[in-house]
Amino acid sequence: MVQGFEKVIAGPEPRRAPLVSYRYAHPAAVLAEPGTLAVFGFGAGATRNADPRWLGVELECFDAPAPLEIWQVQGPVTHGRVGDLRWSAGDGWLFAAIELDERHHGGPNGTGAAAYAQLCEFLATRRERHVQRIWNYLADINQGDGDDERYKQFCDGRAVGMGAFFADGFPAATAIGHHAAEPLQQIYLLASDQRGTRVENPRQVSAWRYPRQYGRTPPSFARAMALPAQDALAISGTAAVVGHASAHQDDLVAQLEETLTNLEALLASAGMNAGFDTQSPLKAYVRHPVDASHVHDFLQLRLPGVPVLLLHGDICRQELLVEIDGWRYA
Ligand code: 3EB
Repeated sequence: MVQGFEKVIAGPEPRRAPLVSYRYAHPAAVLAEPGTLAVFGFGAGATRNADPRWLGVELECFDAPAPLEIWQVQGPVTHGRVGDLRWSAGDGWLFAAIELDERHHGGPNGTGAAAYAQLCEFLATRRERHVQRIWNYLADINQGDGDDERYKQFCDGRAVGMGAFFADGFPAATAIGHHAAEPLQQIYLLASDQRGTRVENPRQVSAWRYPRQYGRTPPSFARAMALPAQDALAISGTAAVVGHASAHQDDLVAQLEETLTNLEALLASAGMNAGFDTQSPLKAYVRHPVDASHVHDFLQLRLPGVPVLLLHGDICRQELLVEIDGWRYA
């Protein structure tokens, strides 16, 4: 019992960040490796797998075949299903995912509310309830005008489903539109039994303070989250937004430059060294397939050696052509 006592008075050890990487492999082989918390495939060609840790993301990858995205932690991982969601946990980390068909849950608003309510209800039962990072993928995100735009309906529902769960502050997030045949909302998250530190971008108005013109309910996310041990920064979807306004309409390269400036501002704001490296997996969401090769070439030149997954996805403001999210390890 002495060991346990020492642990208590020493306080919790900081949780080492999960390792996120892209790799060409078979899902079953990766799922069989010790410490695998989650595995993601991309696009319609992705293999299916019944393991709760597997998620087939409904975004097509411009690289064929797409690699897998793999989250790995130290030590044993348990997993299960509760209601519509599935989860896995190990070493103080938690992965949870939910996929709901909007036709059965009241469109983007009702489905967002139902998905977040289930996620928050589940999180409340767990020690790993400190959500660091959330991804939201929904169909036809820009369909509808003004406040009826599907993304804005989703923002309304998300806030309802969250209730007071994130009263202390929102996690880092991404919200992107997919082009799958079914109106599926795919929402997944990474949580920990320890708190992370929210990071904002001094060049941008915090999203939850966006003015009314962007919708009834401002988007519920932080620009980035430093994980508990400050050994990694989870970077939210980042685009050519300056202040609260979209910059460089119809200019892909200028939007990319502005996005990189925002990414660097986030690193600085987090107190991290500048730049991305071979250990910093990023995703670039590209609205128009014709832009994909230009985005690829630009990032190859400006972020040499950085693993970037190029995905076909719609950014939640019609005028934004590209968005980047990902990880920077310290
Ligand atoms: C922006 O800067 C772009 O609704 O969860 C980025 C990241 C954006 C997350 C979200 C939205 C979200 O406002 C949009």
